[in-house]
Amino acid sequence: MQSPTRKRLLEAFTNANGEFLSGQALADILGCSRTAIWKHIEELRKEGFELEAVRKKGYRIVSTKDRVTENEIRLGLNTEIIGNVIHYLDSTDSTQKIAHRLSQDGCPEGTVVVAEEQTNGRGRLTRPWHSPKHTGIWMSIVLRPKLPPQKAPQFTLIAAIAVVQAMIELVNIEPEIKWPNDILINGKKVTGILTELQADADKIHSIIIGIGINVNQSITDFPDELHSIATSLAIASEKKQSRATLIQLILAKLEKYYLLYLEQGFAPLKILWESYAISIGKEIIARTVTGSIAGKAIGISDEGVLKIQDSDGVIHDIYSADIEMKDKNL
Ligand code: BT5
Repeated sequence: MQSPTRKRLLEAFTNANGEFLSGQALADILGCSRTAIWKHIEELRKEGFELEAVRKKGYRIVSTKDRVTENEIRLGLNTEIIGNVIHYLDSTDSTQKIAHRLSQDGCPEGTVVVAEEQTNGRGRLTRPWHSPKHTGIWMSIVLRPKLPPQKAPQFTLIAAIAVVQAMIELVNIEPEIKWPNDILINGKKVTGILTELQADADKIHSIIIGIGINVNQSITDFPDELHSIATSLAIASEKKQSRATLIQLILAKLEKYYLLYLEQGFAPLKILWESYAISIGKEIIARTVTGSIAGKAIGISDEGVLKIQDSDGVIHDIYSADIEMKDKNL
């Protein structure tokens, strides 16, 4: 975590939107000396920020490296809650694990943990999540809604909406959501979401939303077993993308929809989610830990539970499963 002065310096550059800020203006905003400002500017340069300094005009940030450091995420971040605290790690076993620990220690709502690499990234049922260095977004977000635990699955769906909309804004490609936690481009997985809980029987203490996004991998960066099922934004858009910008977009959209949810409940989000979902209205097979159910996916409930109607007309509620589309060409 960084000093409050550094945080406010980056906020000032964010608000300046690429315009110059004089040393004196910065000193006034931050309430410190121009020498202190100069020291912070030098620190940012060492970190890889390219800062232009022009006499009588001041400073402006020209570009940054493709890293997802706290400073890089902070520059351009327009949120009030989510990302207020950012923990950046060059390498870690799993950002989920770190976020769980921080949450237990009472970290504030909106805390974000982000890593350049995960050595033991995980999906649902402790399946491995491939998270190579400097190529993707591996992050976990801590929220503390005052809700009963059965509402938690909705947060996977809200996070999926935020990711899809951020991708549309960044690369103008519309991905699709496969219930509950996959985001696909051209039928291949570009993102997985893992929502976990710290809760009592009747009350959530925290929801930890883990988001893994393949951003700049080329196909050879994936291990053999993922070649036919995974893709990245760079593969789909034929261009490397800024991971920090994508994180900023996701955090802003997640905050917007989280606040909407707290105000109006899940109903408006359900409609939005269904507009991006591929499986609804299709014949599917849902593989759960207790067995498989085949039928037509008829929608999701207000709780975010998938409803499948089998050939006898019986409707099944599916809380967690891997979904297979019966027609693989869909
Ligand atoms: C998921 O699980 O899709 C949830 C993935 C969540 C990862 C994030 S990264 C930040 C945070 N920290 C963590 O440790 N985890 C979260 P699931 O639906 O169970 O899918 C797992 C399956 O996806 C694996 O069994 C593989 O088949 C496949 N897979 C693994 N790595 C992949 C990748 N990078 N891209 C696409 N598919 C992958």
